[in-house]
Amino acid sequence: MYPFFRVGLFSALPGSILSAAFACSKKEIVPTQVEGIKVETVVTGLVTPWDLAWGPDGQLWVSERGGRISRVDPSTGQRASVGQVPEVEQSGESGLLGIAFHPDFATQPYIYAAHSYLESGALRNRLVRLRWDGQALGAPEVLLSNIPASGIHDGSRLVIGPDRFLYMTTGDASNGNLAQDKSALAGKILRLTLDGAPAPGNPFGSAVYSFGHRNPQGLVFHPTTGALYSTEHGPSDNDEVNRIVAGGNYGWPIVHGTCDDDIGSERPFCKANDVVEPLATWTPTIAPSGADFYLADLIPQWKGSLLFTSLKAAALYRLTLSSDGQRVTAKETLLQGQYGRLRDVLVAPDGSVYLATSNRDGRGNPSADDDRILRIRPKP
Ligand SMILES: [Ca+2]
Ligand SMILES: [Ca+2]
Ligand SMILES: [Ca+2]
Repeated sequence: MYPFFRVGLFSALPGSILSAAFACSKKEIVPTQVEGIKVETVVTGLVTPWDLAWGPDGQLWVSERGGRISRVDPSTGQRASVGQVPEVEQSGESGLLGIAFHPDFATQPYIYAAHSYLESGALRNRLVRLRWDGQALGAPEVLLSNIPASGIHDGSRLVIGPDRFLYMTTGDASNGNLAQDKSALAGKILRLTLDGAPAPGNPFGSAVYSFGHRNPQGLVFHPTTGALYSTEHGPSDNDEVNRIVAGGNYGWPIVHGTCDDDIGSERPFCKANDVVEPLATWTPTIAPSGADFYLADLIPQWKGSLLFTSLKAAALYRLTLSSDGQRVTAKETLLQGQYGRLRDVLVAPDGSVYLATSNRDGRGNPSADDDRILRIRPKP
């Protein structure tokens, strides 16, 4: 979603290093036909991939919850491990979660990563960055630590904004009250400098950008308007898609979904706290996760859509937004039940769409090939 630039770093590598790095897991790419689009399996044998990120090197990078980061050659599906983030504590839904590239990767070759760890025996989350030397990732530098964590509700999606700040979602760490506590880092969307400090101009003079979130696992800027959108897991009702504004209170745990009093009295709190309502809700819940905008021409019928994956509903959702980006005007559910739980979606620069399954996360029914990275292209 950002201007795609190739750096000389990778093409300058000797061929022998590249072929050694890519010698593992040569897989045949097997297409299947569905709904006017073709879905291919690009990578198999992953264990709970969490974040797909398109690298400035033209490679597909993927984090797995156990701590491994890999590069995948999208033309062959060959995967090379480039690092294991140390001190990753994987417990329940926690572990190595979001990754993002420094916006000046050619001169500042850092990858950011959010992961769970143990501090004095207690589970916490932190943000680190690791330097890429062209072959492997170096030791992590801790940028922000001691974020409340739990076996559930750990947020941790990372994106770089058009303002060159790093945005990070955090879950409520199974303590809903933290989401309304502006002094806590849980249940928030944080806005940080590229060194992990609170971004200047933040609404409360802290790292907090918005609050009242339960477990946002998707975060994406619209590539042309610059508006920020998130997906958020509700409890047993009201999963949400939100448009994120600075200082916004998104209601959790008092308000579920819209201010419609569906779970009891919500309206007085909404009025007193200027709660920002979601653009769309899902009851029963679908467990929404990674999100991306589709602005490419390759699949014309998707142009302008907000795509996001769901775990529980095992589908890819496609939303059409109004021209002002404030409303959802159409919803489409794709690939439902065909590939199991889906954790992340990524639109590649060529307009193909990559998906990561999450069938080995303890809640799925994995096939022998799971977990997989899939690629969607138009049916020829
Ligand atoms: Ca991603
Ligand atoms: Ca909300
Ligand atoms: Ca409600």
